Amino acid sequence: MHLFIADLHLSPARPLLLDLFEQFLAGPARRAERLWILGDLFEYWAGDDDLDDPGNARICGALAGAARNGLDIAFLPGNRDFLCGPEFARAAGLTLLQEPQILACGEQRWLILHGDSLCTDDLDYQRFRTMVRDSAWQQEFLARPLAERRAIIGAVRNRSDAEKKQKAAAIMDVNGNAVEQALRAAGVTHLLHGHTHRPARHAFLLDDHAAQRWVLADWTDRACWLELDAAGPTALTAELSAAARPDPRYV
Ligand SMILES: [Mn+2]
Repeated sequence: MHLFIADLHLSPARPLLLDLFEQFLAGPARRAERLWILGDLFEYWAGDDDLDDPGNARICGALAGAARNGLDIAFLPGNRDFLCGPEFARAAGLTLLQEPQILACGEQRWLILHGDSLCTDDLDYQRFRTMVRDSAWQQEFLARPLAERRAIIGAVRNRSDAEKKQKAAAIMDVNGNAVEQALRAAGVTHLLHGHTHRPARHAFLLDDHAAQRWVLADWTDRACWLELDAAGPTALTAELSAAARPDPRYV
């Protein structure tokens, strides 16, 4: 069984979610032949020199612990953690992949993406994506001091949050033609992705063949994942018991 998660948006600002992720790794994930993390595991990743940040260290430590216990983990970066590099992969004990990936499972071959590449109606975002996925741009950005990178990322996120409130909801979803093109280019009929935070199973026809698109759920206060075996995907969710911790409002 292959297990897929995406869009956890882990950050020190959401400590309960970190607890949930650790419990997920120690629980449901252990049965997987491979755990696939399809991007936006982190709220943001400023560069592999940010591994010492306590939140990042905790997340990477949890992943590395699961890997040491025999879990095979693959990480496909999203639009918030595309700067995750080889040092992150080593610290977390996982394999860094680039999209698109194709996974054969039973009779079916699946196209695996983060999902942002399919949101082609959002022209501003696609321009931004082309820029930041360029290796020369990344080299230049990573050459800046860590504090400056964090500040830039914070400013970009604030602007993007403000813009999202203005954009029509449809613009931020996947484009149907982009989905079909991606499937045809990969020579498959089945697609699995995250990013849009619109968990669903879509069944449709692609060139007269039955096609499916499964969208992973983001994590808010619960763990959400897909288990894929020869029979197809199963979507599961769990509110795992979180350890009690001091309430920060009573400082
Ligand atoms: Mn995303």
